[in-house]
Amino acid sequence: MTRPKPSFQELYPGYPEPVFEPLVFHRLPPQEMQKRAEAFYRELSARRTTRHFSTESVSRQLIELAVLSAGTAPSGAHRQPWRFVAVQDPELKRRIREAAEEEEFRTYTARMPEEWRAALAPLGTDYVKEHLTDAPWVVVVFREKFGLRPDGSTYKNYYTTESVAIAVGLFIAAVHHMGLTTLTHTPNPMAFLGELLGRPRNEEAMLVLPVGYPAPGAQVPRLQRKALREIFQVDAG
Ligand code: IYR
Repeated sequence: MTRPKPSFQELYPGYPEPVFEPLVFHRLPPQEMQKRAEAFYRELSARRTTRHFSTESVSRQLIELAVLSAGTAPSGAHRQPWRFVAVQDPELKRRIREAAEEEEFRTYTARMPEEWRAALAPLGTDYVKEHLTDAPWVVVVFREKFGLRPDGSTYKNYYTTESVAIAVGLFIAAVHHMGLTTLTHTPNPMAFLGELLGRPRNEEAMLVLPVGYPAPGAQVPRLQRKALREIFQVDAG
């Protein structure tokens, strides 16, 4: 059964009417749509995750543009529950690397179950994290688990993990599009990042994204992406 649409006041009694404005949308000719869809896919399919970064510098302006692109993501109740902390200070990067490697050493040598080790073997990752000091920028993404008002009171946020993950996807695409590379690094556990970077108690680090140029001779594992038929179904199959 489909129900009749309720009036705003019926569903939100006492709340102010939301303000709407016309959607700005540029319709494209079908040929142009096909061309752009193919070009975008071609560009994204050329993206690879490398762990080998050049120390060559990258302007702050480019990092800011990647963060602005990430910040266009949709989010639960439009709370925009993401914070991007971009670290370029070599001493701070060194401290992050040291703490990450300390945790990662224990993860790789003691905490990791055999099944996890088996899953990582084809990637050959280990607990030495050169990218954290080689890359000119290390962007740490925080998730605002809940909101915090200046008076210390809190409010709920919604779908924060999904929202931040979508923003990070856009960040990765933006970095690739501007001709740089990034890596999704997940030091485990990563509570040390909030402490090192002075973040408030309502934020939790979710991901570390070194950004820069690939090192000369950078390598990537030989991987295959799933075919369309493996990731796509139309209707009930
Ligand atoms: N957090 C570790 C281990 C690691 C886990 C997965 I799942 C990866 O795809 C890659 C690495 C690290 O960042 O090295």
